[in-house]
Amino acid sequence: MTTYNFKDLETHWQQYWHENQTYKVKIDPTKPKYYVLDMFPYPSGAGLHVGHPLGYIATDIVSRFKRMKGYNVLHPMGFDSFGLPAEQHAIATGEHPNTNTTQNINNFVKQLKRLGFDYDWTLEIRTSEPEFYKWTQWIFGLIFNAWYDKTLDKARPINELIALFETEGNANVLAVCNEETPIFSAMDWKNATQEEQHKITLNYRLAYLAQTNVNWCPELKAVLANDEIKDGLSERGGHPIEKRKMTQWSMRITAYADRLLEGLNRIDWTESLKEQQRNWIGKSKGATVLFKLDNANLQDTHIEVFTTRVDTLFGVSFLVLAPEHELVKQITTNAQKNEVEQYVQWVAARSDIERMQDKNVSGQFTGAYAVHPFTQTKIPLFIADYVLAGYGTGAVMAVPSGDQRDYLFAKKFDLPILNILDSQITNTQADPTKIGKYINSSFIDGLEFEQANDLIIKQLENQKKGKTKINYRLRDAIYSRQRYWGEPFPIYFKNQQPHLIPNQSLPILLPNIDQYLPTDAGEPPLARANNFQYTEPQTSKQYPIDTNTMPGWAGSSWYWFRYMDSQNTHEFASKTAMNYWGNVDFYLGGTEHAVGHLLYSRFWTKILFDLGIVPIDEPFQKLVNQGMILGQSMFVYRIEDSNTFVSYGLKNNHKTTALHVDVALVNANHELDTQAFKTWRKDYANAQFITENDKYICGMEVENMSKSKYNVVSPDAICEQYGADTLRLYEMFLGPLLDAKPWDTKGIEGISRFLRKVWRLFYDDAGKFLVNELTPTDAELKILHKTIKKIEDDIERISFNTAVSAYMVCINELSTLKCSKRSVLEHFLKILAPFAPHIAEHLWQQALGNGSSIVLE
Ligand code: ANZ
Repeated sequence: MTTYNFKDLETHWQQYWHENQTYKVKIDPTKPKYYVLDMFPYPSGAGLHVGHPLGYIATDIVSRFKRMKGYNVLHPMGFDSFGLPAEQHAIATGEHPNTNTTQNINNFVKQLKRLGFDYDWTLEIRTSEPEFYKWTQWIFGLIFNAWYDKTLDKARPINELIALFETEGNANVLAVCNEETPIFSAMDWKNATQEEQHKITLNYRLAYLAQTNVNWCPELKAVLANDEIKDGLSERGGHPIEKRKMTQWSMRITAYADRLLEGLNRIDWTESLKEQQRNWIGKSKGATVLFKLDNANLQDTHIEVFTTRVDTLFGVSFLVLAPEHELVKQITTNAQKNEVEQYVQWVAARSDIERMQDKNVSGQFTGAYAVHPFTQTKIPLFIADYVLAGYGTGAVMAVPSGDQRDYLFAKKFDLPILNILDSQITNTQADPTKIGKYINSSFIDGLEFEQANDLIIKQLENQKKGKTKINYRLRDAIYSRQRYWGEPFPIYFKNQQPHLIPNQSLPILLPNIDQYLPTDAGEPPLARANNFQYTEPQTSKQYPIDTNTMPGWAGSSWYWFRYMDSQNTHEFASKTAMNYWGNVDFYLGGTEHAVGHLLYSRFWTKILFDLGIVPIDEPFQKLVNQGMILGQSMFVYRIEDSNTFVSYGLKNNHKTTALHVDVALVNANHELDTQAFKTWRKDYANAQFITENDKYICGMEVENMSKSKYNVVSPDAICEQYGADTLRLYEMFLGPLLDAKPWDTKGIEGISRFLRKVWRLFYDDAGKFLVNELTPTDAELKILHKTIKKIEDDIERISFNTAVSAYMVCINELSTLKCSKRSVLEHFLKILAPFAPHIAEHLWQQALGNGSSIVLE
């Protein structure tokens, strides 16, 4: 081949790499390892659009670069193939979700292969395949069989907890457990039946069943996690959400809150991403304060508030409870009963977003009063929906001079606004002599707020009126879903108690069912299966298997370990493989996973680490979020009540509706192919056009790339027209990897010309071979080495767009000098190879006559 025919060339070398197993990954202790990973895709029916490969090209460049620098590289690809769209497709069509999922994966693989990535496809994983989800179930079993020891600050096997119970009961066992866990002695434990003992352990296990308030989406008939909800609506489909109480599997991620925070200091992620995780975990240091009720009949009842500003205790002028607070009924006076009940009802009907976004303060006086712990002042008790039931204690001490919401509330209900520091003096209700007894105001005056906090907390603790409290916003993660297309739980129910199905019976396969909907009784789809039972070997008795399935984040919370040894049938990955590959050195994916996937993965890794299964406790050393590639949506303007379309420049003369038009019908100058438009859709067959200079010009807007906006550009079309190398270089050239940027095909010709220019240093237009053995001049060497340095620096800095410019500058300069010297060009090919592997391989082997792949140079 002496002319640049990218189509044949690319197919040829892809075949060559495949046949020669160029990308085969093997453990090689003589080389340092480098693990490059893309967040694996959900194989959607729409296939890849040009936005997907952006990240994959970037990691491919890093991976090829590191390999050429002497590292042994692992750069795998696979599919996160359980998911809601496949389930919805199954519901709509009655077809098993695996059928559709497999088709979609095949299409993804075909599309990915065309781009010439250096994946070892023998390592491919699919989370919905039994060989894979067997291990997800196995990990669930480990978590179910683990408890958190607060003394050693790690998870331990449940057997070790049982051993403690046998010798000393639970009074001195410092463990993370359910609040209502009773205290028992070793004797009590021994006297308990097996079933009772099992029930006790359920309070401690890191995976446990609990009645939880869940986000129920009636439309999807599914419970959604907080990170599956955007602006109060389901992320997928945008349906409304309501609260419901349900028994669900949960995981005690809260046990790991501090370690999840600490670990962030040891990893190389952007500050903004770390900050998102810190906020999600939401650690607040503060105190709880007890306010006695001013009610002779409720002498021993206290309102417990959580505050991060104990120093403002003397500025408290009222207390506010969440409307759902359990004491509301008890404390409300008869006179206020009706108003309070009405308000509680009104709040219950409001969604969480309404509550959060409402700028108007609302609330209701309960008629009750509490007493200030130091001043003994009577403080009115309110309920209001700005106080959330699920945070802290569900009650706040309101300090209008310190907190904006309290201030607005005080204004609305005409409540006193006390100066925080000298409130003792300005508050006429307070008796200064009494305050002096408890706390000398001069102690607080002029103290830093931390010192004031400590001082007051000490006083509160001495008087048993409060204590230090660390509060987290993080909640235990709800782990069950009422769906079909997910991992079944390796759990069966015996006397209503969950029991683990032993490992030798795994995987528990998804049973076949006739319809993919929940049952009419509202049970999950798996309840439709016939004989979904586990036979206990000891007794040969049958018990029902859990009909829930695991959430979308189950498989993705450990999948990167599986790539290390994905064919292993007796372990989830061998110790040798895990010790060698360690953690992911470079992880790339979208920002949407900041607190979902990335937090759960860190959580599971820490459990597995504690249990001695994996050698690392932070999975992703360096993490980079690529920006989104946006689509350029094209619009035509239909004159209202007509089938006439007016060109963009003239549209303001008419009343028009803007309609999306398929970007494939519009050229780079935004001109519409009107003939194609008429055949695009039946209702446009008789379309009339009002044109400008005989042309119909479309309007353009930048939007997310999506099928519904007809702005999807498929990488296949670009490969067909320009080749994969051009697409790869072009996607990198579009702009900084981390920035969002619109797809615009205008510049792609320039990239294509650049590759032809590279070619012309090897062959002239007549196909004559130009490469010579002459010694390069200083000028030529300078150009070459300047470029080598720049490309290396740019790849290390993830600055791929500037690297592409550097190639262009280099080739322009070499072309001007008519430099076709082997000793220059062979180095240039090596630095080009990570970005444009096909042309580099071709010129390296076919033109320069090297006998082995440039990939391994
Ligand atoms: C008195 C005070 C004075 C407060 C002041 C703030 C400023 P973070 O940092 O998010 O933990 N709070 C406590 N529980 C609440 C609940 N269930 N719903 C709504 N608000 C609640 O915030 C803790 C602060 O948020 C607490 O400190 C409490 O108000 C409020 F100048 O107490 B503060």
